[in-house]
Amino acid sequence: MQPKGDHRSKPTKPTKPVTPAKPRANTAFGRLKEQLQAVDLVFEVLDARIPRASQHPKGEEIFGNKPRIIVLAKQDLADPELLQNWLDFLAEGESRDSLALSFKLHKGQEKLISASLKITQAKRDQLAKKGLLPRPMRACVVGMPNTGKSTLINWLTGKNKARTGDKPGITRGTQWVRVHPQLELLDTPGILPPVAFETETKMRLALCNIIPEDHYDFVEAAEFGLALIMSGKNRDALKMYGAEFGSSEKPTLEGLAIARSCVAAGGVPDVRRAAGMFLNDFKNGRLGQFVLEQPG
Ligand SMILES: Nc1nc2c(ncn2[C@@H]2O[C@H](COP(=O)(O)OP(=O)(O)O)[C@@H](O)[C@H]2O)c(=O)[nH]1
Ligand SMILES: [Mg+2]
Repeated sequence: MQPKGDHRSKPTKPTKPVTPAKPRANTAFGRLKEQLQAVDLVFEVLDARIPRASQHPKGEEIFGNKPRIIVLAKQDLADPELLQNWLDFLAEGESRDSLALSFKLHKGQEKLISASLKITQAKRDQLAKKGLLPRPMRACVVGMPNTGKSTLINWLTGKNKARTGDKPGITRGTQWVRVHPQLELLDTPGILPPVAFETETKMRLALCNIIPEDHYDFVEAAEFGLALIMSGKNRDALKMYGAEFGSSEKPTLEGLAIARSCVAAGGVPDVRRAAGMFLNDFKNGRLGQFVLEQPG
């Protein structure tokens, strides 16, 4: 393409560097920090089936001693007994509480609100002592992708106000939503990247849909899931694929493919398709309620 005119002979005036009205952090962690600075408490959302794998290993550093309620989301998909062990383990000290919730239910909001008021009691007393006018405490929701952050925001605000999708940080149009005279919620969640140092952690994250499907091998994840079920107390869950497969001592994906008539070209069992089916059933809770890790 021919340039219009001769730019070399007509040096343009140096333009003033444009300074934004308010400098914004441009890394995910930078934005998260901004968000945390703006709030009095945090709802840290974990997947109730994998409270360890879905907790960011740098959590302590990220949240510091900011009052925090650890929300074990998707309670309906988790084994109640094993979940209780986690709740006891996670609630620690004055500034940390834990709560298991299912956002499929249209109740429980008052539990989260009263836990929020309780955990910010010291802060509210402090403000009152300084003679400051009482103001609502401000909360934000933080967690890994797909843990249920947006669903929590919608569930708590009672409107379809929260954006779904994964736009992190304090973005234009971010709003505080009042959920109680003394509590406001930021309508945009903070997103923590999934971290999987070990294969097992990665497989757990895969089984609970925290990492995207193109980031792991279906067959490997399904085999891991089958083995987990066989080592747990809920082996009977596999009976939904037929009595014979369900009572096998060493169930394999090949066996599952045969049981469910997943056949590939040439009449061979379609192991990949069987793996995909199993993973779907697991993720959607059709295989029952699980907690895949022990606290401690
Ligand atoms: N069964 C069940 N599914 C949930 C619950 N909360 C969220 N989900 C589902 O989990 C998926 C991810 O939720 P979303 O709020 O988009 O996660 P985010 O990425 O953290 O914002 C969606 O398919 C939700 O419907 C819950 O309490 N129970
Ligand atoms: Mg979301």
